[in-house]
Amino acid sequence: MMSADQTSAAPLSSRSEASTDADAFDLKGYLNQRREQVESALNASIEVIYPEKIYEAMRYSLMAGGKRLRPILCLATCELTGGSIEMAMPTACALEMIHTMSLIHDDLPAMDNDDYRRGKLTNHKVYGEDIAILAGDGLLAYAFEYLAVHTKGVAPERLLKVVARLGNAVAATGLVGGQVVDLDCEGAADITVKTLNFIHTHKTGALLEASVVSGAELASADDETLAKLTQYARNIGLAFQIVDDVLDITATDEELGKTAGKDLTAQKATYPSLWGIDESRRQAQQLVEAAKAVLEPFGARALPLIAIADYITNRRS
Ligand code: GRG
Repeated sequence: MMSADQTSAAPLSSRSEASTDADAFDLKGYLNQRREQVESALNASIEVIYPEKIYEAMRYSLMAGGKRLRPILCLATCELTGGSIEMAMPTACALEMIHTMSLIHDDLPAMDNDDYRRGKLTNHKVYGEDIAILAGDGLLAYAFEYLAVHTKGVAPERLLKVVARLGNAVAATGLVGGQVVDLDCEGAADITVKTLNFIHTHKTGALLEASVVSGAELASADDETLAKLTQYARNIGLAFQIVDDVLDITATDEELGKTAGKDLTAQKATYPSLWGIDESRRQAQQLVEAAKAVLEPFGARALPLIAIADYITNRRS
């Protein structure tokens, strides 16, 4: 395998300059600051009113932590392309609402049947299956309302494109389609890399791509820039999932905030089951290198995205 879209190699000199800058970039500080901004915006986004139970259930999963990678990617690409944090924050929150609702539904007994998520009991374990389904539905619908009502300073036609992009990432063309094939493949012995790639480019990749590209879309980036960021996103999206599969085997319950080793128990085809752990890590690293190479024309402005790409392969949760 290699790369959603390969890019030409950069000259060695500019590569080493970029990697020196990337080494000096304070990713931890950057992520902490962005996470705090996202947490605060998410906290303010949902008020508990009557009927309290549903708002509490929505807030329970939305405020349960998590890396906040999707909103941070959206904010980063908006800034990279000349926009501001403020104009992207409502879309960033909407992305996290959509991601959270997909986790709530994914954890249901009819799907992956998980008891823990983000280090806490899953939504249905606390509120029951009926409310968990509705909390997911509530978050999904509210995500679109939220970005439509709260986005300021963005050209309306750009905002409409973002709405369409997010809808496409969630629908049968994205998360839903990926989840259907994933469910179909459970227990099957003969899954190919092509099928596995289909599952993950849809289940995981589609929303990560929407997160990356929507930030730039809000800032009215040109088509060439959007195309470059799409390539970056496709490469990190696949790398993210390969690393996720590896972590399911190598990380602990505490590190993951959920039950480790579930893929093996559920007899799921994963990248390590097809390639082994070492080759999976190598493939993920290759994808991350390809993602970083796409960003070279952006110079130092792309340091946050370069550092996030590296974080994807180095993370433990
Ligand atoms: C979207 C309408 C609709 C229905 C949902 C259940 C489902 C259809 C799709 C499953 C999507 C899913 C759960 C994909 C897995 C994506 C993934 C790798 C999740 C883990 O993401 P992290 O590591 O988690 O970013 P945190 O907790 O850090 O946010």
